[in-house]
Amino acid sequence: MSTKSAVPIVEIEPFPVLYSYRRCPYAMRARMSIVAAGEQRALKVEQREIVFWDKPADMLAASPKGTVPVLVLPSGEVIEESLDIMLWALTQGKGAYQIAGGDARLPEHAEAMQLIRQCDDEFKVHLDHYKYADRFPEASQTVYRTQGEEFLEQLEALLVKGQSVEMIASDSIKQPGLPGLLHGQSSFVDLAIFPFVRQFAHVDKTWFAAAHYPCLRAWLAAYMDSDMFKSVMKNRPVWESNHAPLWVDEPELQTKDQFRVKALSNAE
Ligand SMILES: N[C@@H](CCC(=O)N[C@@H](CS)C(=O)NCC(=O)O)C(=O)O
Repeated sequence: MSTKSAVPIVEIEPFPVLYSYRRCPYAMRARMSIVAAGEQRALKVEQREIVFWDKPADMLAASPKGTVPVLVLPSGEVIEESLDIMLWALTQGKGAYQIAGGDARLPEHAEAMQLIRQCDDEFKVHLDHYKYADRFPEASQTVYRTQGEEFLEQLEALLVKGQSVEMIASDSIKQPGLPGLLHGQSSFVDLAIFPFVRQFAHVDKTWFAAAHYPCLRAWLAAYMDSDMFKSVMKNRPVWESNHAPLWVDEPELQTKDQFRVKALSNAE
């Protein structure tokens, strides 16, 4: 029998490690959830920024399917779906976005989970067709947009029903007063869906600005203006194995140069 210990496939780090890509909507929802869960930085997660054309070997060893976000826990457990990362984060922290009852599978979360599934399984398909319409010449871009609009209409109706309208209309939309899709309250469902609605709106900003979704427009603007979103959209250098950890939540750092200086220091 060999006395050699097995070589671990995944390198174990003292803190969870999130492989991320700034503009990926799946990674955005994961990062936002980690920030939301970690009020006062209670949840320390290292963020490693990647590029798709040169994925780190450590990431591919942990998750060969090669998509971001990927979260590697200190135990070696790997979470490789953005929704699962969100749910992991929001059951850890104690912030306002904590999952009530500690389990998203509880019946009280059925509506939220159903809406997220609709976003991921149906709306995302329409979004991709609409955004990259030239790659799908079977139909026109307007047809794809109309297909996606079914979901927008549903979200608009939910916002109206939840009476977030007055909240939305007020000038004082700042956390914790963010509007919410379900029962007028901001929750994980908003964080999960927001990055995809943002992408849809950005395909044709002029169209979206005039479309008949006033509440959804205000909802989107509120999340885009939130500290949470701004903090996860800061530019960072691409991770290299000699970097000191950069956390998902880095309130003191703003510019890419500041992130770079920290990454190249041996601080922390
Ligand atoms: N179902 C996955 C989807 C993640 C996903 O598709 N991410 C894209 C970026 S937005 C990706 O990593 N693509 C890999 C590539 O383009 O090489 C999740 O929810 O995490």
